[in-house]
Amino acid sequence: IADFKGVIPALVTPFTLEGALDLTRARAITRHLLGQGVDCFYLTGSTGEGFMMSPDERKQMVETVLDEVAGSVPVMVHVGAISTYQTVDLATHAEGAGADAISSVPPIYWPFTPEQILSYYTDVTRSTALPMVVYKIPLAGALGFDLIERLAGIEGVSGIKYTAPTHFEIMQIRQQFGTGFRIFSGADEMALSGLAFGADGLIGSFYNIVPGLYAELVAAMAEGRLEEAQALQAKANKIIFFTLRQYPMAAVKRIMGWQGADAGYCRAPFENYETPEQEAALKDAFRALRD
Ligand code: NAY
Repeated sequence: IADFKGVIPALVTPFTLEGALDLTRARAITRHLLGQGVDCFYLTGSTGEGFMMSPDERKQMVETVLDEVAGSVPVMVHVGAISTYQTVDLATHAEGAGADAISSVPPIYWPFTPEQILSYYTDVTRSTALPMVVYKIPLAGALGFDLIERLAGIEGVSGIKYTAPTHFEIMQIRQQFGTGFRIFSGADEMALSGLAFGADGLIGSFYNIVPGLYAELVAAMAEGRLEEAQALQAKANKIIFFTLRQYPMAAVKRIMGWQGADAGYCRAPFENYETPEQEAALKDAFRALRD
């Protein structure tokens, strides 16, 4: 798990405008980001629209990216699904396909008890030899500190992807579980804060479009250049908050297209940038980022 560090794009999954999985574009965006020097990849999570896809499509996306990466950087696969059975199937597939780590949100939709969540992570983690990164995100329900502590005690659970605004917990996790337990900050608009509280790396949507800016931010934080880091975070936040008022994943895909790696469209009911007016407004906001 120690190989996972730095700036890790939660890779978008390209679909055609009609909604079909587009593996040709998936290969192209993977090559593009490798060319940008990203440190690792995170697949089929929230940004990767994992819950929009069938298990078979998720497997195809994972196989395609792993084939394109060909061992050059570590790859973590989000395998979360609603039942232990389905998640174990995705986890064992990820291991067989050559992934380096797995990650999962807790089971969603029903209000599962802490014991059920614990048994989910125990069974999924035991099903492979890969390190498991627990994923805390309010979208998938509450995951309190007590439960995180119990999950961290499962053999093979090696870290947490922390995508909630309560960053004081990052420090608590670091203090309580030591440096061997990896922490990935998942809110791109608070990357600086995540790192300041002790995160080892960043996983998120916007590292698909500005990985270089965030690599500078990581370096500035590591070297104690706080003002520089603040300026970089403020710059990134302009485009993040502009897109959050609209369709963030679709915006990331459009912008990647302008950068030379057409990432296609999002699956409905997510919207896409389809009119020239919408696209022009996004272009203006993105241009402002370079000023
Ligand atoms: C993933 O794909 O699983 C993630 O990386 C999640 C992190 C993203 N959060 C959500 C809710 O999708 O990158 C963030 C997020 O898009 C960004 O911080 C803007 O809010």
